[in-house]
Amino acid sequence: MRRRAAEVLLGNWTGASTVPSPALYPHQWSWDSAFIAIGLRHLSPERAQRELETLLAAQWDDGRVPHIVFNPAVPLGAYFPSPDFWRSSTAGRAAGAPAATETSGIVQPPVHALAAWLVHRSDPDLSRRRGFLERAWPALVAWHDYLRRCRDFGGDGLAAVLHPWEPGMDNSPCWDEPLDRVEPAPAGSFRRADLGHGDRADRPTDLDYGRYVALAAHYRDHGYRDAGTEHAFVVEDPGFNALLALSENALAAIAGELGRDAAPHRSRARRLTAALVERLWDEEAGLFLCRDVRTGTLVRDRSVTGLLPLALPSLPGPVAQALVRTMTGPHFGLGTACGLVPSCDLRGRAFDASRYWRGPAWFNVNWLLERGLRQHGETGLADALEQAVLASAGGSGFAEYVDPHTGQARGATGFSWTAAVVLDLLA
Ligand code: 2M8
Repeated sequence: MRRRAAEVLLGNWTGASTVPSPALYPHQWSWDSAFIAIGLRHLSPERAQRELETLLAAQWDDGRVPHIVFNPAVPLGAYFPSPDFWRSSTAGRAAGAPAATETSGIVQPPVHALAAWLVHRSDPDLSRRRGFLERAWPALVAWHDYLRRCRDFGGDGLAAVLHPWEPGMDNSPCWDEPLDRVEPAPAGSFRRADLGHGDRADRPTDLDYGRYVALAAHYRDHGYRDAGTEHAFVVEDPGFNALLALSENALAAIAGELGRDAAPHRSRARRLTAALVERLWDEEAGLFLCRDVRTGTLVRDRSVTGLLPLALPSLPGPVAQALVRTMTGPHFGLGTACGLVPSCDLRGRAFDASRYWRGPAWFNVNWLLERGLRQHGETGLADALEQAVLASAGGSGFAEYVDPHTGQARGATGFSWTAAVVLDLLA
């Protein structure tokens, strides 16, 4: 299993970073690279450092880490939206987009400080010799500062996302309501490249894509400015914010290693955790919900994003216990209906066992939940989830995602973060 996972991950390496999947996603993706580095550190700590360094080298002057760093050697038609859609080096100039590297203009969940800390720990001598953390530090701090400074649209200390691609769970049912007010781009105005590599039934719909395109084009046409322009989609996502809190804790650990002040980062992690509980916890649903900032209301759909705060060590005990009950109860079925936690409510109005983030189980989120379970003393459940992740990843050819009932592969196979989390669990 280790050998097969290593083959996948090393096969997807392009010389300076790793593609999520050579055909479907032939560039570098932000949160993929963080999970990839966490796995790659067990094969080559130096490559794992370079994976993160390549991503951070494309950071914008305003601190944002773009969700895609484009490989100029890949033909434009291989992935949509391509660099000629995002036009970062021109449209993003005011926000400080790099001049020589093309990127997207939106972001993804901030898992990078956590990844940097774990990569460091896999070979501290090498890391110190290469000055890895010392060099990554300003970029990681600026990244978190960007989210705090520019994305607190709700004014409550949580970072908001401006596009369904930003939380990484593209077509989650939680976005249906806030997306309703977005006028989709006309069907003929763009050409999807994903359908050439994936089954239509496993992917978002054309209507979803029309809205993704309209939102991204609006952001681009306003210079990727956060303030001073109207955003149709503004959502506080619990998973995104839990990962930010987790990464603030990692920054505190990195500060300790570098002889810097860890206290501000610890207190930010505490404040984020408190804001999550205060603003997004829903006692009745038994998990965290997303908030539509434009209307101020909580979105009632249950998604795995609402379980991710379990990864936070300082989550209040009763909240952690309720999350475990929800995860193992009828809505997510862990250990009964499902071996892995599905991406959304098995009983929800929108559940679809095949369609992307509307039901299938994903390996990166299950890796986070396994850590969360272990952290909160649920060793038996964590062990079982770990075994299920390994069996399902191996049995599906390291699939991008799987049917949560049958474990059947969906989306691409030979998927990088699936191989990466396997390597980490086997270590
Ligand atoms: C998926 O998203 C991209 C857009 O960013 C796409 O569908 O084209 C998501 O699963 C996202 O979470 C992931 O980072 C990306 C690459 O694996 O693919």
